[in-house]
Amino acid sequence: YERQDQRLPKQRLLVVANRLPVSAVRQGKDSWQLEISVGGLVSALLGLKEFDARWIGWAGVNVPDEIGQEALTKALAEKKCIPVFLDEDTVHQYYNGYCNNIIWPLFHYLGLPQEDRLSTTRSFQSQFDAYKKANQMFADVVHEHYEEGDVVWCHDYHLMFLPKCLKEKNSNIKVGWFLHTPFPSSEIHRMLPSRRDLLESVLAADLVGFHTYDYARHFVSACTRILGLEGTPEGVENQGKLTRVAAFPIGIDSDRFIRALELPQVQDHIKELKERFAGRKVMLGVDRLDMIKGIPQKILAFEEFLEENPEWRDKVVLLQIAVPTRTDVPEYQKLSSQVHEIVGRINGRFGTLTAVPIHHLDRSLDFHALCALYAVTDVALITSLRDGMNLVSYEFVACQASKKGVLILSEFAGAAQSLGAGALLVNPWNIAEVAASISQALNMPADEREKMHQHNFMHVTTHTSQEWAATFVSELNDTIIEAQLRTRQ
Ligand code: ADQ
Repeated sequence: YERQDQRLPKQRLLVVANRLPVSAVRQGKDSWQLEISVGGLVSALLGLKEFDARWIGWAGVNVPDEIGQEALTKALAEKKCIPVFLDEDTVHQYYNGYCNNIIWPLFHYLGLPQEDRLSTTRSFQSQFDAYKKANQMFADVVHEHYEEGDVVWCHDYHLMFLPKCLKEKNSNIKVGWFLHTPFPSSEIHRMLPSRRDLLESVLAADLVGFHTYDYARHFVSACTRILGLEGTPEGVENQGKLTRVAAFPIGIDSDRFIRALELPQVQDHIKELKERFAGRKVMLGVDRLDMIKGIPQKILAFEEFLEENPEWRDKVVLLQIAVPTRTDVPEYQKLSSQVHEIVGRINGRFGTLTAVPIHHLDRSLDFHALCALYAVTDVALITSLRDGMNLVSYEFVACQASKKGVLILSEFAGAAQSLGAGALLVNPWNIAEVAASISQALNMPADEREKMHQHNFMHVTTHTSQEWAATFVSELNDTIIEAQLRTRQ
């Protein structure tokens, strides 16, 4: 097979995502400092060693002047990154507006904004126009850098219009699109005023991927019900063209976590944490501060657990690490105050002069601190109201080889489909059920914990991010070869 022949040049891959995997900080008129931001997607694609990959995306900063743009483009080129420059108004309408205020809540079953129905409905159109404009700007940059034979892999709900923009100009481009969030039931998707445009555009891709089979099924039924197209076991048929639709569950770079636990600084950190929380069981939540993560529900369930189990009050601590995101959006500010208020109330109620039951941190932790925290945890508590996959559950499992702690996991996270058999699954809306699961987890016998951990550990170390990315790209290549064979027949 071509790509396995080391003498041939590697196949070029253009990865297009809203954000580049680096953050850029301006140092002067024509100088920039770049820092690689490691996340699920970045580490997944770092594993794609058999491809010659380049990233295309927004650098997260407004660069209105040409000198700044030129300098940033040059600096990014060294990291194989290509910037898309978006002006402030486009970012506001496309990113804060259409992406984060409309698609994100809707795809997580939180509905559409409706404080002021009329102005919201009017702003849908201008935000959608900005969304299309931004997607066209991404497409222009892709076209500028495209070479025949390249594979283009578009990521996430920010870029649902991109497959169409790409194919309109060049129908030979090989395009894949992957969604990192859930794809909701067609009954939810049909609320979107731009429901048809988005589906039609995604269908221009050759391969469309989701984390779970359910999301793929929802997408196919949205295409059949809203567009009247035919769904097949392979995907969706549209005027003789088949768009292949399938599930590609993401994973993590598990070796990176396992290796980190051996480092002296991580070992030191583990020791400190063990001393700090000696005599208490550690429960852990790690989330971006987002309504989809169900943080208030989680803390209320912990309160109910303490209420009903007074014997545990001085024997357990909940560490909730919540990185603030989208801090300029009012709903996120409201959520932050709500969480602080509940934590304050519970600590006031159950705390003593020397200890509080909840430690809540409003910030991100560095990688080594995070690994140490995962390693000392007895029970991880993940209560997302909806979550495409949830990589925190995978990271926890990867760091638990010695402790074999318990994972309490929302049934509404994609991860419930892969780690469900090794976790206590809960409905995060059912506070009493979550409280009872906390009790069950803390009292679970060691052999049962070991069995559940082994199941999860096996999954997390075999279904890695590298395998995910390689499978998607190889399926995209196969899809195109099959389509060519079909047209030749
Ligand atoms: P996210 O919603 O960001 O991702 P998740 O999959 O849990 O959710 O990934 C979060 C990442 O950020 C993890 O690697 C985690 O370690 C890190 N992180 C979170 N809080 C942190 C903190 N306080 N300090 C340090 N690091 C922190 C979206 C979708 C998910 C989907 C992923 C990948 O919403 O459902 O799993 O993309 O497809």
